[in-house]
Amino acid sequence: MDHISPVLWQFLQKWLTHFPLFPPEASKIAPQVDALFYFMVLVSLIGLTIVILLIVGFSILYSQKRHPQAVQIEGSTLLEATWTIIPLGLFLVMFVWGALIYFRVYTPPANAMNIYVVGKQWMWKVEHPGGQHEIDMLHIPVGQPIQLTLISQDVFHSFSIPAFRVKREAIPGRYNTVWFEATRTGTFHFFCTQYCGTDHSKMIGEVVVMTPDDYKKWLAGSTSGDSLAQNGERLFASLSCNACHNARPDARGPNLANVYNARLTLSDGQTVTADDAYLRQAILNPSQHITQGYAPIMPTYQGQVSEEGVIALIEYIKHLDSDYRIQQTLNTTELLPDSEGGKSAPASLAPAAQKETKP
Ligand code: HEC
Ligand SMILES: [Cu+2]
Repeated sequence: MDHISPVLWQFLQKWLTHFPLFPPEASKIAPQVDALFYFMVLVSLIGLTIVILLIVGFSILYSQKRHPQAVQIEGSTLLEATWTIIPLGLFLVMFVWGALIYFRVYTPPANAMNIYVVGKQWMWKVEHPGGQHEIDMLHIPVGQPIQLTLISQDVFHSFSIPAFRVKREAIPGRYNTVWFEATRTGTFHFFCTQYCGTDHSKMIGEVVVMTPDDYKKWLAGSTSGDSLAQNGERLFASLSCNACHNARPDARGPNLANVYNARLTLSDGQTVTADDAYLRQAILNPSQHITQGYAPIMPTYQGQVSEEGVIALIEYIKHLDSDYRIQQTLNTTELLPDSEGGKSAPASLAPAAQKETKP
C-alpha cells in the first residue's frame, strides 16, 4: 500500500477500526454467513462492472457519429441463453449455499443449553435454567451451543445479536428458537430490530461471553439457590395445579410426569406432541384441546400467570419426576447449597399485571 500516502493510509486504518464495516465475527456461524455475503457482494460488483463497461463501451462504439444509420437487430438466441443461464447458475449457487446455512442456523445441536428470553416493551428478560434471571443482559459460556427460546409478552419484537449473525422474532403467544455458539469471550451488543413503540431504541443489551470457569462463578453468584424448575414447582403448588395433577390414583387431571414431548390423544381423536408450545396452550387455554378420557374441568390461567411463570411451569413439567418432586434438576445448580422448600414464588413469576422496571 505504499502508493497511498502514509497519512491517508493511517487515517483509513484508524477509521476502519473505529467504524468497522462489519461487527466482529464472534460465533461459529458468523464466518459462514459472511462468506456467503461476500460472495453475493462480489457477484454484484462483477455484474455492476460488466453493465457499466457495456454502457460506456456501447455508447462510444455505436454513437451516432460512427453509425448515423440505425440497423435493426432481430435478436440472438445464443446471447439470450447465455445471459439467462449464467445468472441462473449464480443465483442457484446463492440459493443452495443460503439454504445450507439456513438449516444450520435453524437446527440446534442436541447438546444445546436452553435459555428463555421474554421480550416486553421495552426490555429483554432472560431466564436461565439454573434460576438466574437478568434484564437486558445475557451471560453465556464460550464454546457451548446455546438455544434461546423467545416469546413476547406484548407486541412483536425481534432479538438480534449482530456479532453472532443471528436474529429471531419474539412473537406474542408463540415460542421461537434460535441457537448459536460463541467462539470468543467478550461483550457484544444485542437489540430489538422490530419497531415496537416509543422506547424501542432502548430495547438493547449486552451478551457477555465468558470462559466456562467464569460462567460457573457467575451462575453461582447470581442465583437465589433455586432452579427455574424448582420455581415452577412452587408456582405449581401456589396455583393449586397439584389439586388435580398429582400422583394419586384418584387425581382429576392426567399425570404430568413424562408428558413432555409425549404423544397425546385428544378427545376428538387427534394426536399431538406435548412440546413447549402445546404445554403453554394447555395451561392458558385448556378448553382448546381436551385430552382423551378427561373432563374439561381445568380452569384457564390466562392473566393469572406471567410468561416467565408459564416458562417456569413448563420447565417444571419437563423435569417432572413421577412423585411430582424436583429432586435435583440441572448440573448448573449442583455447585449450589441445597435450598429449603416453603418459600413463595419470586416476584418475576407473579401475575402478569405486575409492573416491572429496569434496574
Ligand atoms: C380442576 C382441576 C385442574 C387444575 C386445577 C389444573 N388442571 Fe391441568 N388438566 C386438568 C384436566 C382434567 C386435564 C385434561 C383435560 C384437558 O386437556 O383439559 C388437564 C390437562 C393439563 C395439561 C395437558 C397435558 C395432558 O396430559 O393432558 C397440562 C400441561 C396441564 N393440565 C397443566 C396444568 C397446570 C400447569 C395447572 C396449574 C397452573 C393445571 N393444569 C391446573 C385438570 C386440572
Ligand atoms: Cu422491541
